[in-house]
Amino acid sequence: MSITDIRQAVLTGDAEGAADLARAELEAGTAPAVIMNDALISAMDEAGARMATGELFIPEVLVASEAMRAAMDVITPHLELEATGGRGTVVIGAVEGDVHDIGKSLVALMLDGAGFTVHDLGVDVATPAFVAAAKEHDADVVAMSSLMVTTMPKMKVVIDALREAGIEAKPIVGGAPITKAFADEIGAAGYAPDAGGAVRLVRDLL
Ligand code: B1M
Repeated sequence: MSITDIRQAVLTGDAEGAADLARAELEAGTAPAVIMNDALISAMDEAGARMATGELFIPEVLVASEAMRAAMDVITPHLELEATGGRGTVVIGAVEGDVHDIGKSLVALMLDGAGFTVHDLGVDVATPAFVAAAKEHDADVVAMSSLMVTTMPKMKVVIDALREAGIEAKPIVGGAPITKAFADEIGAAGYAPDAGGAVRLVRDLL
């Protein structure tokens, strides 16, 4: 039993094995953040690299994602969430055209754990849905996730639509291809590279 075994179980799409191994690793005293970063996120990075070279195909990456989810479900209750005593409402979703769910869900979960009220709109969220949810929930922050260079331009579309609708919620952005420079360029109120950073960002903005 080791981090390497969990990583391998995720990569091969063995959901039950990944969850069992993650549970055993936790019981052995390994910090949940170490399992998350060194086994789960590292496995998805490897899956992405193999996907790019054509060594893994979409169905295989999909089952790997499901195995990651299964292990994540075991780990997340044990993650030491930053108790920021956060107050405020966050609407979050992956922008239109983007179905990558795992990172966005992790951000939502950490924000929730930090005390914010979180409305997770899911993936492939159309711009009007962000606007409607921000209005309905009187959101303080609208957090957008994009994992692809083809969907990241949608973030600016959402920011413009929020402004046009007179919504004052602060738009923030994140996801693998997003940079601080891009966030500044599109007029976002902030950028976070990871879930912990998103919690700190929201806390600082409110
Ligand atoms: Co996709 N995919 N995928 N994929 N996929 C990537 C993103 C890619 C980099 C793989 C590659 O080619 N190397 C590539 C994008 C290239 C690019 O544009 N840069 C890619 C592609 C091309 C595609 C398809 C087009 C493939 C195809 O069909 N030919 C297709 C598109 C689907 C679509 O969205 N329309 C596709 C499909 C899929 C699957 C469905 C098979 C599956 C998703 C399953 C699911 O989510 N339920 C999938 C996966 C799993 C990946 C990789 C392998 C892993 C993503 C992941 O879950 N990472 C990914 C390669 C990679 O990222 N290394 C890849 C783990 C997760 C914890 O990290 O999501 O980065 P991440 O989230 C982090 C931070 O980014 C940040 O915090 C999170 C936690 O630390 N963060 C935020 C994220 N959102 C935030 C929001 C914030 C703040 C921080 O708000 C403020």
